[in-house]
Amino acid sequence: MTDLDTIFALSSGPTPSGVALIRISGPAAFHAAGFLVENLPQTRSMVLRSIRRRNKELIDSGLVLVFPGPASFTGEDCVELQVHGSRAVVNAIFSELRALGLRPAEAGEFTQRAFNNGKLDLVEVEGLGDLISAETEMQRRLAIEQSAGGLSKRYNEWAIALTRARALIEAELDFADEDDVPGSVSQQVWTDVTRIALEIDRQITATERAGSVRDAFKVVILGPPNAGKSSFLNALVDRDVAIVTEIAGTTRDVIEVDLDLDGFLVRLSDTAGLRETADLVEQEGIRRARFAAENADLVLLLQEIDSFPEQVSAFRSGQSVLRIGTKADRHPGQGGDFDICVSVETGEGLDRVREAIVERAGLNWAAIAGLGAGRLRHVSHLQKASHFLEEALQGSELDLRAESLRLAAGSLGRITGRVDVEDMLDVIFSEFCIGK
Ligand SMILES: Nc1nc2c(ncn2[C@@H]2O[C@H](COP(=O)(O)OP(=O)(O)OP(=O)(O)O)[C@@H](O)[C@H]2O)c(=O)[nH]1
Ligand SMILES: [Mg+2]
Repeated sequence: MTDLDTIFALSSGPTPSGVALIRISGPAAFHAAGFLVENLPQTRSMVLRSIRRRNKELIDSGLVLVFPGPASFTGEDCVELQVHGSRAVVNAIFSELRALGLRPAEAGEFTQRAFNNGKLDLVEVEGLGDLISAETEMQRRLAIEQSAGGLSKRYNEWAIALTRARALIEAELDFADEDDVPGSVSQQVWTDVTRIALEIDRQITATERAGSVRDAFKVVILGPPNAGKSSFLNALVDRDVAIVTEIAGTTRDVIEVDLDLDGFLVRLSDTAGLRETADLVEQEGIRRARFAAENADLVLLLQEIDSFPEQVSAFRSGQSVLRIGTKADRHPGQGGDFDICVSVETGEGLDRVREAIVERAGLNWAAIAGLGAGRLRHVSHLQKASHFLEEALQGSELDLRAESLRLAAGSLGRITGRVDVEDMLDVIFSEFCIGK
């Protein structure tokens, strides 16, 4: 399997559909399409054509789009056929393409070629994957920023700035007695490095938080047995997902439901009621409830209004918690101790809970939106870069400090998989007038 193969695939959704889009990419794309379509345009244009078997039998008519490489998605010669979206039409075209020596693309192979040909870097590839799988508005916004190169640009700018700083330091070391080295560079260099280190630390925090937008904002419903947790979950999602009975200890497993609230993907978890128990199954349920709460972005702590206050210490301190008084219909005018009082009988308070969840998810979003935060994969590289910058800033030997800057820039380059620090160094040195 090599990039010399010419590949094809159905790039639109499953058939039958109104239109099917067949993508062909590779060195033989034009040659093969030329058999199916008469008068294939050789420039970037779209034409209506009959699409025929090699024996001239008509398969369908459709739009033919031609992208000569390298100005195409993959960087190779590409042809796109927009035909009627029936299985038979698509199969007939595929069998002709196979007979012409082309092969079906592997999953992700078009994007892999775009990467190999320098059309996309790794960060943009990840962004594209996220964009295609985005279900909510916020996931889309996060992904489009990343797939359009905004995030790569930030990583690359840091890597370039650090490499420039290192070049200046090395110049100072190597040519300390020459006149045309930019004079006493060190102070400016370390000011810049300090600023970049701070920016990278902010990026790490944002990236860790971004998980709650990309995956889901995790909301865990916690509280004593019979507080009305399962009834509350059912009311919020307006479906009968969890079993409700008057028996304390009904829920044993963690029950998860995904919701789109104002563009945020929210994952609600109902859990087993917390109490001391000898029942082994219930103990395991309670262990899972605590675990879920510890990993939540927001805990909704439910308790029936006017009931004996329970000590629930299941979550780490500093965790976001909303205290919710339940069964408000039974306790009119009470519930001053709670953030919000709800009743699943009357619907009271449910909208306020939804608003509060969106507000918390929005705070998270605000912290990451401007930074176009990437994936957890990026965090480990960013942390390494941050660690090397710390070493560079604390060090005393100038040559070791320069080496730490090189390692930091290398860690950043690895995120996009594109920036070769040594190549950049040549460019930067060529800007100096040393040895001219
Ligand atoms: N009047 C009234 N009853 C409620 C309300 N919410 C829940 N209940 C009742 O309270 C009882 C317990 O409800 P569940 O939702 O099963 O409580 P839970 O917290 O999930 O209980 P466990 O799963 O055992 O921990 C049921 O009989 C519900 O009908 C409410 O808002 N008003
Ligand atoms: Mg329950």
